[in-house]
Amino acid sequence: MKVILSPEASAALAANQPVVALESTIIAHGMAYPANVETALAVEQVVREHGAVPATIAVIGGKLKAGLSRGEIERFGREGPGIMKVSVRDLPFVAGRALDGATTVAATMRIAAMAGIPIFATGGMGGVHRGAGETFDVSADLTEMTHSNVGLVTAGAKAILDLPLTLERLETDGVPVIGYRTGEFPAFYSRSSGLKVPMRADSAAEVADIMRSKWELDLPGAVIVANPIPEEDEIPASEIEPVIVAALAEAQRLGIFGKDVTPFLLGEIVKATKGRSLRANIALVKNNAKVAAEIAVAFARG
Ligand code: PSU
Ligand code: MN
Repeated sequence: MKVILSPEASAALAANQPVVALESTIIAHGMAYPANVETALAVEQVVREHGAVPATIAVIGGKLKAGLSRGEIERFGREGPGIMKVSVRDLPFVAGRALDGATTVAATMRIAAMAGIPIFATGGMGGVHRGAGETFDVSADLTEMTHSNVGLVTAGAKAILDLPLTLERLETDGVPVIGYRTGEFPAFYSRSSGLKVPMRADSAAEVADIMRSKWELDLPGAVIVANPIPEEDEIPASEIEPVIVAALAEAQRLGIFGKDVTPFLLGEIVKATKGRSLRANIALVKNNAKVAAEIAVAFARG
């Protein structure tokens, strides 16, 4: 199946100009309307300001699309959870039934790779959930990291997860995790997790070189660029941790499971912090878009 590119993304790729892929689950399930639409459009603007073409990815009427129109982004934001959250396992369903789907990191990576877009910015990737030993809840984002050749810029992994186990799993799977101007694995809302990253890069050009080398070595899969939230926007771990613990308890009490867990937890945390976590989330996505555009520019330069 072919990916339908926007004319702008298609022209850029044909001319070896930088393009940055963006996901759509964060629009439909990660934030509420209208902050979701405002953020999605602002993130596209950040990509442009840093010299790359944005391509927000989703499934529309069963077609894989890279480069949504303003109208499509607006509709995904308005319909929100009414649009199906689509990971890789759900792609055959929405494609086969000609439905719309908001793509997760996993599904977006797959479609970006199919379209030949090597850089992708998200907020925070999925990972191994706390209590995964009991629930087996491990995001399909991790499985996809062994398959799709994409550089993923992420603010570490979401603090609702088990970060040490997430790093263990990535080590097992052979996925490079590069600290971007940091020696620590960032914890989404906070810059610091106390966990070391296995490698570090201090410029976009260094990251681009590592990505190129990985694929020249015939090592398929993603390169993770762990980019901490800007200092002025972070919520210290000591402040956010009790909020996360309360949200996890509430999820358990209500019997939330499967793909509903992550959107539920993010929503609970926004309520409990009276919007502070939403502001942090918006700031870190924009910061990731900026770094992704810089990497895309360096990567296209060759
Ligand atoms: N980053 C954000 N907000 C989000 C997500 C990422 O700042 O909502 C989404 C991504 O689409 C990611 C998904 O793939 O959360 C993880 O869901 P799960 O844990 O069900 O795999
Ligand atoms: Mn899950």
